[in-house]
Amino acid sequence: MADVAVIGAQWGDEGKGKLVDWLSARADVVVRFQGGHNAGHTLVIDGKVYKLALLPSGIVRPGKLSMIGNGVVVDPWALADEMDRLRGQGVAISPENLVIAENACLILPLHGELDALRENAAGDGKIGTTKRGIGPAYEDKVGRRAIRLVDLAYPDTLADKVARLLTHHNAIRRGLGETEIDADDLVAQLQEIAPKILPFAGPAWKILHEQREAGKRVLFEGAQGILLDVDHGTYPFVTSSNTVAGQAAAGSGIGPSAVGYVLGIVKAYTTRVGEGPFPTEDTGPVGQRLGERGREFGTNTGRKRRCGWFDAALVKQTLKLSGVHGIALTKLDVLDGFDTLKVCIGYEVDGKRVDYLPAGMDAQRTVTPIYEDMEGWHGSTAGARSWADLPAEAVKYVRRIEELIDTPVALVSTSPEREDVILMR
Ligand code: 2SA
Ligand code: MG
Repeated sequence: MADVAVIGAQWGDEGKGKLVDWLSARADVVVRFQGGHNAGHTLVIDGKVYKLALLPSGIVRPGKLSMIGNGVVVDPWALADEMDRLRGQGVAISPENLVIAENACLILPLHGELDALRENAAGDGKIGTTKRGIGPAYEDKVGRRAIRLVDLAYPDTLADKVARLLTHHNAIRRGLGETEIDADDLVAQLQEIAPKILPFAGPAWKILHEQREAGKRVLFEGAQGILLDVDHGTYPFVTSSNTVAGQAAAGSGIGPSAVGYVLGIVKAYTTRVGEGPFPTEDTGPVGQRLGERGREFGTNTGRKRRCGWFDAALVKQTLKLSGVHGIALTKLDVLDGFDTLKVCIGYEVDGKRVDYLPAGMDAQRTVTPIYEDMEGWHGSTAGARSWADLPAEAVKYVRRIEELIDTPVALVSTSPEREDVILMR
């Protein structure tokens, strides 16, 4: 089996956690390669619910190596809390089963504060971030002033690095009328948390290569979704990392050919949390029903998700952006009981018909979706485990989606339970 990357193909919350968990049963190593604790994966195993934000999904399974790659931004305090919480649920976490790339950049308290300050000041122009400091931390990374995990191992030079970082941040804070950060305080905080995470630090890229050479199977676990990609998403209403499959390589220190199969996770309708364009959003009864039936609330922040019909034009586009080989279609059961289903097959922009979402924010806001109607079904698809368990109209819906997105449906997920999956091929 080729090494697989699992990528959300919409705006996140497609149900990646279940699929990653399902696939991690077949993998030896599970790697996160972008984002931070803005991700939220819910795993349901034997009725027990595990909520993960930063840790790879492999962590809940004994005998798997979990890796946090260099492309991830790591909040040491959030990570320590998450580890404590999972240990409390009986999950074993040690340097034996968790490695964090020593060259990963850290999220500091000042990043979360800046994220929140900006969002609170932005009024209607806000992005709707998770306020976890993700954006400001990536800014410091590309600005070449970030504190990296490995820096905690060198206490003698840490103060200089912190001073350099604070030259930048305190200038911003003065401008915003905020109190300045005290360098000694920040160094002391870092030194206090260091023993909790430094034991996990290592040359993740090297360990990953060794694992692959030893024939171990690797699962690359994406967070968020392709439409939140900083280059290809609905900019500026995006997250600050690349979420496309190509990042699996750069964010873990491996060549692009290492990813043999890209599995796109696609929800049978569309949701988005936070601000920004969403062509098929339905603010009426349809959206409300999808939200209620699909329990569309954020794993981490508890925020209510915006909902709407499936957008095949958009998904076709995101699958191409990530070279997706096949998709997992999730939450089909949420569509049970609708008389008619609508699927977006393209847009009208300035009187012209287009089959993709243009890059400009102005166009993205004003596109009018063009819908195709499909017959709904009244039987239940919840918990179905074979093609034959599905009502005929549900089969038609899946097949039509497959046609419209020009990508095979590899499997259909019909409930949060791990075993409720229909394998298509
Ligand atoms: P940020 O915090 O800078 O990454 O926010 C920028 C945009 O990215 C969106 N974003 C997300 N959208 C969906 N799910 C996310 N993760 C959690 C989850 C969310 C939660 O998986 O459940 O718990 O509410 C996630 N992370 C970032 C965000 O809404 C902004 O639009
Ligand atoms: Mg999520």
